[in-house]
Amino acid sequence: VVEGENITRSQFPDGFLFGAATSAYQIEGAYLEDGRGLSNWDVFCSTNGNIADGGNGYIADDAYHHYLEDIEILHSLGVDAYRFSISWTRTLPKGRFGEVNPSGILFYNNIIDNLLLRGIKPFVTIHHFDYPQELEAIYGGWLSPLMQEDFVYFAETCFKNFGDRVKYWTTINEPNTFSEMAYERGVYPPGHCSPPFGNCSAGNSDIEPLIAVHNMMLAHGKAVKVYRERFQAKQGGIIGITANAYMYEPLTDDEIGKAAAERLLAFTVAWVLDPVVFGEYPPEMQRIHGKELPKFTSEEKMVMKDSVDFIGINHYATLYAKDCIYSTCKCDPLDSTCVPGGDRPIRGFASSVGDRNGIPIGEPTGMARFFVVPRGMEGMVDYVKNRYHNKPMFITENGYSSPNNPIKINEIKDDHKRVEYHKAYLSYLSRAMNNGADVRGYFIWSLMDNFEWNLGYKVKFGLYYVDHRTSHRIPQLSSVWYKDFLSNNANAKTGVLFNNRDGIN
Ligand code: GBH
Repeated sequence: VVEGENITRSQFPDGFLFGAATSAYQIEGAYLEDGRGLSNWDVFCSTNGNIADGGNGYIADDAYHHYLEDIEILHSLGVDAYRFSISWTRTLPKGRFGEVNPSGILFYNNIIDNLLLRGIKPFVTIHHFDYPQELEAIYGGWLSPLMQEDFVYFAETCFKNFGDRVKYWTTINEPNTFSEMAYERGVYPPGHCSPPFGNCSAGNSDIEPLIAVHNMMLAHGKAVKVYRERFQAKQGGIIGITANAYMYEPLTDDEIGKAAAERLLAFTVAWVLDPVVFGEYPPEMQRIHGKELPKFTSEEKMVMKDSVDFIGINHYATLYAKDCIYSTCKCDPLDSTCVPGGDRPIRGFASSVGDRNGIPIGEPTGMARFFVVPRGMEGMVDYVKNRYHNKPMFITENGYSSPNNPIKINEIKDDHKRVEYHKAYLSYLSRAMNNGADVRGYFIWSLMDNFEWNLGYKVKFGLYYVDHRTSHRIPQLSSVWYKDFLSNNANAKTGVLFNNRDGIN
C-alpha cells in the first residue's frame, strides 16, 4: 500500500490524542484474585466448544500483575492516551447486590495514577462485554430492563471513585456487536441465537437483539444523566459511547445497491448512534420493523437525546452490501464472508459480503471479514459527520490482525503489514479531517495481543506480542513504527526485521 507512505503526526491538529486500546477481560486475567466475582465470560469459557482451542480469559495477558510494565510500554511508545475498560466484577463482584470491592478500586486507581504520572490520559470504557454472572443468573443480563439500574450503579461507582482524574469516558463498548454476537449468532455469552444461525439451546427470536440494544441504550442514557447532573461540572470530563462501525459499499452500482448499503449502515451504526443523538431509532429501522422495534417513551427520549459529548467509532474494515429485497440472499456455503440472514428484517433485508465476482474488496487479514480497505475510514468518518452534524468523534479502535496462516509465518514475525495498514488508514482519516470532520483522537487496537473473545488466542492485533508462558510483552515492528510516528519521525526506517520471538515456528 502506498497510500499512507507520507503520513506524519504533524498532519493532525495539536491536541489530537493518539493512543492504544485494550479491554479488561481481554488482558487482565487474575479471575479469582482479590475478591473479583465471576463474569459472564468466565462461565461461558468453561463450557467446551464455546471458545476456539478451549481458550479463556482466566490468565490472559496477566495484566493484573503486569500493569506497571504495560504503562512503561505505553510511555515508551509516547502515546497521549490509553483506552482501557473497568472490570465490572472486579469493582462490583455481585453487581448492585453486593459490596464495592476495595481491591478492584485500588487496582484501577493504581492504573490511573501511574498513567497520569507518565503524562498519559486515561480514556475509560466503563463496560466492554463483561458483567457479573450474578446478573445473568438473576434476570438474564441485557435482556432485562433491570440491567439498566445495574449499569447506572456501576457507572456511578466509576465516576465517584475515578472521575476526579478520568476526563474521557465511554459508557458501553459496541452495543451493536454484543447484541449480534450474544443474542443472534450465539457466540458470545449467553449464547442465544436465532435462525439461521446455529442450533442454540436458548433464544430463538429476532426480538432479543433489539431488546438487548434497547436496554443498553437506556442504560447509557441514564448513566450519562447521572454524570451530567452530579459529576460533570465538578470533574470536567466528557462522555460518549462507542459503536462498531463497518463501512458498507454497494455490491451493485445501482440504486438498489446504494439503498442496501444505506440500510446496512442504518441497521448497524445508526442503530446505536441515532438514539444517543436524536433520541430515536433510525427511521430506516422504524419503517422496516414496524412493531417489534422497542420504543422510547417521551421521557426516555429526553434522556436519550444528545446524551453524548462525542461519538466513539471502532472501525476496521469495509464490506459490500448486498440487497435482499429484490434478490435472494442465500449464501454460498463455501463463501465464508457472506453473512446469512440478510433477508431478515433485523439486518434490514441486506447482507454483507466480502467479494464481488470472486474478487475480495480488500486484502484479507487474520480476522474473517476484516478486509483492508483504507478508504473505508474516510467513508465511515464522513457518514458519521454528515448524519450527526459533525459531532466530535474519536476513533476508539482501528487495528490489523496478523494472518494466522502457517504459510505466511514471516508476516507474523515481522508485522510490516500492520504498519502499512495503520499508515494507510491514518492518511484517509487525515483526508476526512481536512474536509472538516471533527475527529479528536485515534486509538490502535491493540496495545498487545489478547483474548479475542470466541476466537481465543488465535487472532492477534497487538503492537506487542505476548508470550503466554512468561507473560513477556515483545515489541513488534509496528510498535517501533508507532513510536517513530508519535515522535514525528515517520520517515525513520521501519524495514528492520524484528525476529526475536522464539517459541513460534
Ligand atoms: C472489537 O469488535 C471489540 O471491541 C474488541 O474487543 C475486539 O478485540 C476487536 O474489535 C477485534 O475484533 O469470526 O464470526 O467470530 C469489533 C467487531 C465483531 C469483529 C465480532 C470480530 C468476530 C466474528 N467484532 N467479530 S467471528
